[in-house]
Amino acid sequence: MRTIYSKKHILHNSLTELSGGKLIKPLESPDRIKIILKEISNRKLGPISEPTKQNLDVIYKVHSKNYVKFLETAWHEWIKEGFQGEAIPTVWPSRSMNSKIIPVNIEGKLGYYCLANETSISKGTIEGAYESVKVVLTAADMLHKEKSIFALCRPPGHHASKDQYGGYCFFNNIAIAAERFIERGAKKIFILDIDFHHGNGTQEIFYKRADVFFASLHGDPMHAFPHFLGHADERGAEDGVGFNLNNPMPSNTTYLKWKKSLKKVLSEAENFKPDFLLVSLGVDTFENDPISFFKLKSDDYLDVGRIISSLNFPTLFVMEGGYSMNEIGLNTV
Ligand code: 7XA
Ligand code: ZN
Repeated sequence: MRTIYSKKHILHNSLTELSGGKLIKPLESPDRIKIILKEISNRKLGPISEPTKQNLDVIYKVHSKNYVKFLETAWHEWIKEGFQGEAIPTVWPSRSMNSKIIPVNIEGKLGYYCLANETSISKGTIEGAYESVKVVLTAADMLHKEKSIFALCRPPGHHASKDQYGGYCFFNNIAIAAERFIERGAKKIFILDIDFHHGNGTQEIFYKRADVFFASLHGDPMHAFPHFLGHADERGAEDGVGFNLNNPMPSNTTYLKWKKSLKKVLSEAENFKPDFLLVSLGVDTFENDPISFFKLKSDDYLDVGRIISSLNFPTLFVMEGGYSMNEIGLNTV
């Protein structure tokens, strides 16, 4: 399997993550990708190529103009205000306030466009985020030549909604790829999200649509990030009713139980008959992942790969989360 990878992911290299009331070194680090890349070459998974030149206008099919502009200017505006640390919001348009008016001041804007503040914005964040989009678009363009392809994206994307960042995500890479396929003539896309965390952004973006089916297996949001979306009764709206499928699962879910949900979801994919299968691949379902509570083991990922591959859909794998540094390479490959 070919991998698309950009060494410029390093441009996004924040030093802080707000976690447990402390500023820690971010779990979503450049080292994750370094380790995965090393394992890909050691195990000779296939060729590794850099992204090609891409027209990025397709981003606007997923994200609002205001949001993209905000991401482009946030760091500069933050620095201009005289702040010393990385950009982290401290105030939000809460349920008791007017959530429609976008403030001019950068602290207000951060609150408006941010859904979770573990994710700091720093110098180079926007450039790194654009690079991740180039990776996924290059992979999408090359998929017709291969049965499956791996977009080694960093930063990840599935939490980014139409106009909010958080959960380490800025642009929703997989949603942008789905729009690129549709732009090029695809009629039906199936997105399978197997990251431990619910892909709230991807769900929100396609919630009212019947041409993009979103299905997710994830930690129950009553107990797991992102907490405010991902329940089983969220089945889509308007034209999209029946095209959103959530499988929240409890703490200590083992592969045996997880696999049952996977098979259920994949039978939906077979009925849907998509032109392309897009997989949000997170390996934070691993038993030793530091921020998750499922119990998958390294060998299980090989079986997951076999099951997905047996469907015979042209498949684009897009990297999302996974933070157990000792096994992230092995589990991903
Ligand atoms: O798939 N998403 C992730 O892996 C990021 C989750 C961020 C959790 C932050 C909890 N404070
Ligand atoms: Zn995750």
